[in-house]
Amino acid sequence: MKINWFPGHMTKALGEIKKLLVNVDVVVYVLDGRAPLSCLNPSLSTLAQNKPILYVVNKIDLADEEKVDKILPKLRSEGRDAIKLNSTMSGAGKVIRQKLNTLAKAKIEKYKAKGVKTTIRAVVVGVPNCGKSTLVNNLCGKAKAVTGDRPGVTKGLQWLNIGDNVELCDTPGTLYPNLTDQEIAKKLAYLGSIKDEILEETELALNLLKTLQNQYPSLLENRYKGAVTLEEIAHVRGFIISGGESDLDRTAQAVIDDFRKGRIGKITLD
Ligand SMILES: Nc1nc2c(ncn2[C@@H]2O[C@H](COP(=O)(O)OP(=O)(O)OP(=O)(O)O)[C@@H](O)[C@H]2O)c(=O)[nH]1
Ligand SMILES: [Mg+2]
Repeated sequence: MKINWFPGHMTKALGEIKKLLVNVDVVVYVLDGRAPLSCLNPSLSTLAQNKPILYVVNKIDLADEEKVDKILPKLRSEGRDAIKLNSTMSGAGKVIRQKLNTLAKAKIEKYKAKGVKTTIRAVVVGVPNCGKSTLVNNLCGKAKAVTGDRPGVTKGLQWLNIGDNVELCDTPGTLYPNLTDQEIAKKLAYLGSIKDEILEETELALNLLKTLQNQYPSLLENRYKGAVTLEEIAHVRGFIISGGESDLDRTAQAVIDDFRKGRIGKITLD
């Protein structure tokens, strides 16, 4: 299985983000806490390279916080800050406002000197399904952007005024045209950033089990009562078809779903 998903709306979105960046003060770059470094998209990183960036390591409630705490300092540098967040928790986005003010300080001070209160404009970017629209809604205090538990929910740019002189632009999730590194591609697939229809779920689940066996063996053992192969898990879960055979397709879907919903545990993949 070669994983590569780059539909037309992503090409369009990257073009629009490029134009938008001319007049944007800060880039809010959302990463999924379960594989944050795999969510760094070279196309976006190139576009945003001259802008202040706030990395938001999201879905922290599903992630291995200890590992994330080691990643955050690596994302920080001059003009770049990084925080961890659970965007589904009401009020969690408040810290973003403070960070945006700090990252846009030069502009704020410049206008202040002229006696004018300026508007900070930020664009929210990231791979599909990492929680961009949920974060934007959190900051709005209202569900203004459509969200959903699948990739490709947001199809176009959406500017929202979140009050206190801050405007945010939600954008469609974007990947890069050539996902050559298939280790990264697989991790994005586990996270739900790649459309499931193009994935071979049994192969993906086998890879996920192998990875979890290496990185989180005890969580895997607890979840499936010691079973580690798809066949064994099918028996533990009772996914048997007539004739006593294991239903491997259903088991593969269940394993991927367990990972995505956090039922195996709090995980951050290397
Ligand atoms: N547990 C948890 N779920 C989250 C968090 N943030 C978002 N979600 C869920 O993740 C799913 C995707 O959220 P969206 O906000 O639609 O993601 P998006 O990045 O806008 O996705 P696209 O528009 O498809 O690129 C939804 O089911 C959200 O409820 C979080 O911090 N923790
Ligand atoms: Mg969205």
